[in-house]
Amino acid sequence: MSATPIAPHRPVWRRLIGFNMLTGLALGIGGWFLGAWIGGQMAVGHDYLLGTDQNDVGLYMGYLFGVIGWLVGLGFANYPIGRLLGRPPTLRHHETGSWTRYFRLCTDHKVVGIQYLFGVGIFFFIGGLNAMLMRTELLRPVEQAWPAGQYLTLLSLHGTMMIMMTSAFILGPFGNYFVPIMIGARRMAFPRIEALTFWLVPAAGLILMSAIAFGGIATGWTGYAPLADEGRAGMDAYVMSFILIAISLTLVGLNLLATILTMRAPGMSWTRLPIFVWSVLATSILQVLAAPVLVAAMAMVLMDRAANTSFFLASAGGSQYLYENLFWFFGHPEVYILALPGFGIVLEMLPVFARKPLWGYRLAVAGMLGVTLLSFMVWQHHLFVSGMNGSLRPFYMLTTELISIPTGFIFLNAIGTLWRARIRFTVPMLFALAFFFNFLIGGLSGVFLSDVPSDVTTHGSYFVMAHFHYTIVGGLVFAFFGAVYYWLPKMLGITLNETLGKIHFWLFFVFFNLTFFPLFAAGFLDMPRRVSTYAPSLQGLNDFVSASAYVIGISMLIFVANLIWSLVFVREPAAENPWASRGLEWQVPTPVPVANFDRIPVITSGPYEYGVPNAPPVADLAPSALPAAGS
Ligand code: HEM
Ligand SMILES: [Cu+2]
Repeated sequence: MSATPIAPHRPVWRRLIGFNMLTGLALGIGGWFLGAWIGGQMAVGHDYLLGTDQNDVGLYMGYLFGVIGWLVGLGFANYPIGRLLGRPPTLRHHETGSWTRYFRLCTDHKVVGIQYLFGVGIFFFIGGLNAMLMRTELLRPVEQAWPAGQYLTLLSLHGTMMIMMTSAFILGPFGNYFVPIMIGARRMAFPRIEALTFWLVPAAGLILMSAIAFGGIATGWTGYAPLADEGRAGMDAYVMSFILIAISLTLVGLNLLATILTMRAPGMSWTRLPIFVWSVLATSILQVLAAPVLVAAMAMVLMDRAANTSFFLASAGGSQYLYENLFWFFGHPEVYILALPGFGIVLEMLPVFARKPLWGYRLAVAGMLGVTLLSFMVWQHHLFVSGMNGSLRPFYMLTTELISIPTGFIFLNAIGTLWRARIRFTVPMLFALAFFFNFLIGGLSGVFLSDVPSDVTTHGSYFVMAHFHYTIVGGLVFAFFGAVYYWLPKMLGITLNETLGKIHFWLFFVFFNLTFFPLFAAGFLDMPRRVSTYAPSLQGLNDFVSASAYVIGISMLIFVANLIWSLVFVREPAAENPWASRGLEWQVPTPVPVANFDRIPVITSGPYEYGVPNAPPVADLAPSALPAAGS
């Protein structure tokens, strides 16, 4: 990488001073105490706060001021203040090539992509550690390491952290890094907003973890009323972190939509758009429409807890059913926010390693847009047993089962593309193939849950637990690692060790299935979710599951070891196009220059014409007619 510091003689301590992560952390902590104090003063004289174990107003004010301090310390206030002082407008932040740009506000979409990769990755591992702790508790059918309340906190932290981080898993690192390059642009539409979306994520992660200090979270990741209102002050951390993540998701969606709609290079018609970019487009629509609903729902919970309102409190005239509807109006599109980018990634990789054109490109686009539309019409399938009007059940059952049709398109694309292909079984391809195996099981078990009679008996059991881990871990997380092995050579300029990659894959794939498949059985045998005790007869099954889960943990450590080994010690430079891909992102040099392209390329053909005789190159990278433009 060409990250040469501009002033190598400056001592390291000098470079630590300025607008960066450390300053952000310092101002964030300072802001927290200031806000908590102000909130404490505001609450004086309000009797309703006396009954709670913590002053919720103080906590919310603390978090609010803390986030403001964090952003100011990172440098987000500099530009607005400069504008107020009359400085001329600029599109992007002034940037240096120094390595320190990874630790501060940076408006280069490639830097933001790498920030996301490592930032989200760290919190993902914390969430994974929680899972290991839970599986340890579940080794015995009786309470052992943690009392029930602490198990619930562990579970809520795991679930919420994982949902928050996996929402940013693909669009964060790979959307930010590759979408502009893949459509022939030099940047994202709103570079400063792009930086903001990333820096909100660690703030949300840290705030969520602070729940441990304030009595934990008892509600699981769904935060249902009235428990959310009665819960200890840790609930405030849940509310605040979800608000931040939802704001980030909304802005990511807006930014990517604007970029894809307005900044495609000449010749990048809708039918030449890489399928990954289509999936990002569909996901962005979901994020823009669904995430604000979560902000609203959480803001109402916040007021119920801190301002004595009763939106969701039946005891005071509100309705917890309203909360459930608002939550799942976000929550169901959310599961497609997780799934769609996975579809995009695997379909992007299949033609490269099958050396054949993507079969049914238009069908794939139709499938993704169909999923996008339908995913707003199904949310009540989460409420079949929550006292909904019984005559609504068939409607939601039907719409949910309809979704399997556009989802099926994606499987058809895969089968058509792989048909009679000579497949190269590289590490990313193995992950892509595993995606289809796992997602098929996840999807088929979903049909049982959308079917009212079978949902009534399996709801709240480990069957549900197994189902959504099959879709999210088996689908999204496998697609994520496929993307990591596929794109890291371009992003970091290094090659990952292939043998370690294959060991990671096989351990993860085999033991993922050994962990979660038996849990379908546990569900049928009535093992309830969210409880740390279970029938003694299920101990053998649970011990087997826990042992398998530990091997998943080990496979992740092997991945981390591979990353550190390849990145820090071996540093074998990657070829510019190691997979012989036609993708535009592989036609630019490694490391990718700051401006991506010398000149805006002219796209001359589709990205998947593998093995097509006389297929023209995908783009003219040095069109003489077009002068260099843009910034
Ligand atoms: C691969 C390793 C993983 C293991 C071993 C694991 C294990 C578990 C366990 C034991 C529970 C608690 C079940 C209960 O008591 O009800 C759970 C819940 C959950 N997990 Fe995972 N998990 C893993 C990865 C993930 C990932 C990657 C996600 C991504 C979104 C995820 C999302 C969730 C959610 C949303 C819950 C439900 C929390 C709730 O009930 O509110 N898990 N997981
Ligand atoms: Cu749903």
